[in-house]
Amino acid sequence: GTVGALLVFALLTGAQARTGAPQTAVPTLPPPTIITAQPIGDTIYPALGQAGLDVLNYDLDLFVDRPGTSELRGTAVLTLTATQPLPALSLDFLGPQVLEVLWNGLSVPYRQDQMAGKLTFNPPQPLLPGMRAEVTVRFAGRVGVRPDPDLPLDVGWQAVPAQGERVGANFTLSEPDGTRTFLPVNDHPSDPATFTTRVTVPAGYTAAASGMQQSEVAAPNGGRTFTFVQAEPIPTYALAIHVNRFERLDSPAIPVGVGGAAVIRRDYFPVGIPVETRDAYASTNEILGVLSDWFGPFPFSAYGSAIVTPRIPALETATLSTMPVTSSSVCVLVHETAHQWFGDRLTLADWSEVWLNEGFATYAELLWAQSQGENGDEVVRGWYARASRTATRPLIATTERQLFDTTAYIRGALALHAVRVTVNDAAFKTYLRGWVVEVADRPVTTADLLAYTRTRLGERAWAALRLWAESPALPPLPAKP
Ligand code: TYR
Repeated sequence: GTVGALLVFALLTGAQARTGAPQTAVPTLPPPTIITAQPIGDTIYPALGQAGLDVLNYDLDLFVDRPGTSELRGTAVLTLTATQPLPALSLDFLGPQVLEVLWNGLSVPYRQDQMAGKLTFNPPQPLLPGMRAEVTVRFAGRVGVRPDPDLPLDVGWQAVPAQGERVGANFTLSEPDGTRTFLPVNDHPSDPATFTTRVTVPAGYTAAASGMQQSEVAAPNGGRTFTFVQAEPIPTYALAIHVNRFERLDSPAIPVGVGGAAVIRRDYFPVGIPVETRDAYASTNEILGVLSDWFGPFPFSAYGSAIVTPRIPALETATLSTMPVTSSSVCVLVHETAHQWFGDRLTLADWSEVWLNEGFATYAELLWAQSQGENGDEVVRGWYARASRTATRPLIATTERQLFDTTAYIRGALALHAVRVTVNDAAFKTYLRGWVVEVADRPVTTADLLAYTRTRLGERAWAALRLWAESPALPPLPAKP
């Protein structure tokens, strides 16, 4: 309240020194060493991220000494800039214990607050817009656990203990905010960044990560260090890191990249999984062909999947979808591949807008079905029946539980279909391709999509999308007039 605010004001300004009390009675107060930073202000996760902070690149040097456990040590070097003056830096971090923080190579005091999930420190001078700085964080120990799980799974660094013939393994499953369980990050999709990921693993293990593999070199005791470069910015949750006994399968590159560039193709299969698991992944090139026709060039220089053994949902980790053995179907692979455009390349401005990822990725399942000669109207009727059986809501989510519900996926896809039926398919394709290009360099909102729809396709398409986005009830089944 007011009293507290006044007291803080007094402390910060040293106001007691001027109250007329005898000088000797005034305690000398140390200046506040940590000035707090403001979070980004996400509507679902108000504490995540730092407003005004722009991480350009994460350079990671990770050591997984005992795969299958939650032990992790390493160094993260963040290249930062700011969009407003920042006297304090506050990174999201629940992870291993911090050993040292360096600001442009010089050690600075820091505070690691596990409860708040923040690593906070003051640079010697405020970080100003236009300036660049390098922060080095050294850490070692056990990864953190995301508090307050309202999601059905524990997101973050996954440890899969050894079982029977299978060795212990680790991988990331971080959507929406699990990357902070093991790395100091600005953990919000509105601040995508590039990554260089070096992972050192013991003898017999392979590491895989988002981006192109740059090198594989020998490490002590028969181990190996793998280096990956993710040269295009991605949101923090989309960073894949896997450690397992893998067989890597290379396939011919496919010329669906920007300007017809070849997209490198590689998939990682854990040793010992059923051979049928591989069947779905044989369709990857065809999926890339069909989706790049609708969405435009594939946005990254490599693509494939890393297969994992736990029963978890599949996740669209950039350049390397994380695919459980139990979800190794073409339909799921189509969905995750579509997310490479919608989620990984185009990123969200706020978690409440997640239907802009899930609705587009679900819609891709229809585009794929049609490319395989299936009846698209049947797919749409099936979606509509499903949406009618479930509680509905406007597309923008208001709670964490809504993030990955039927509305985000199915009603989101139906909203795009409602747009499609107002125009012909050639116009709809130009519209989808244009959305990827036009908004590529800033995080997306429903308001952006509405404005874009109106400009590109006109009033009827805009009104249809608006109804599907905003109506409290489920609008009628979209159909060609
Ligand atoms: N985005 C995933 C999909 O629909 C679903 C998912 C969400 C997976 C959160 C994992 C997770 O942590 O493909």
